[in-house]
Amino acid sequence: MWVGIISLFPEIFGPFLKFGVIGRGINSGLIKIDFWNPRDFSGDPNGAVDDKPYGGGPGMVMKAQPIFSAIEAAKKERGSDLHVVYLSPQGSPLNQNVLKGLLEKRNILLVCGRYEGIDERLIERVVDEQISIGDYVLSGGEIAAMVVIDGVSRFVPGLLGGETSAHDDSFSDGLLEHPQYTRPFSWAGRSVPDILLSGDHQKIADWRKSEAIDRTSKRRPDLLKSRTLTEKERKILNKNIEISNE
Ligand code: 4FM
Repeated sequence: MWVGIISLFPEIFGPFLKFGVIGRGINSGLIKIDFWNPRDFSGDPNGAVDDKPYGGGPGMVMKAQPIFSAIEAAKKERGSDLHVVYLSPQGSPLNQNVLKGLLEKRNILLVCGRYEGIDERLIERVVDEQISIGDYVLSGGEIAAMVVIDGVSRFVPGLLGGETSAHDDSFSDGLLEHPQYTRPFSWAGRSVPDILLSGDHQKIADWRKSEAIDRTSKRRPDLLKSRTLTEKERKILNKNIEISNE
């Protein structure tokens, strides 16, 4: 997976790219990250990358040309077949499926804005996809870009070890994950559910599924609505509802 980043503040990404899954991915060559800074393409004697908004109003708007030139430089180096993604609250909501779609593109270019926004004409001309990481406003796209890189990395084949896979996580089957426990058996006066020590793998799998359905229906009923339950899952849900009504 190759990820290019267009950012005025590439240093923000420093430690993030050094550790854990992403650090390993970069060291092993499974992930490659490159940066282009619009400041280096300003073409202005003063190095300006922003200007006042037409129509007035507070703040500054990022000029189209420096970002356009930075993207052109990226395409010159990596080929024109780059999927250009702009991180903004106006984008479509990020989820596991969107991440898998990005993985399939293999070469993505993440455009991080600052200030009040980017000149709309740049977005219309070069952006292939707009993604939002949630309904809140950040002061720049860099954190959103890190969210995308982190999430997509977990789908890169060979990056997560053997049995753990992004495909087995919460959301991969449209449900929240079941609770996890580790030693000691008793902590702060609370012990681990006995079934997890039973050694009965089928019973454990059924219990985990039941917990996953239970949590999802209580915390994220919206997820259940957009997913058809299997016969077995429907039975578990109905049983859980009966128990909670007792
Ligand atoms: C985006 C600030 C563009 C300035 C932002 C510009 C965001 C989000 C976000 C802030 N990105 N999901 N929510 N970006 O708030 O993705 Cl120019």
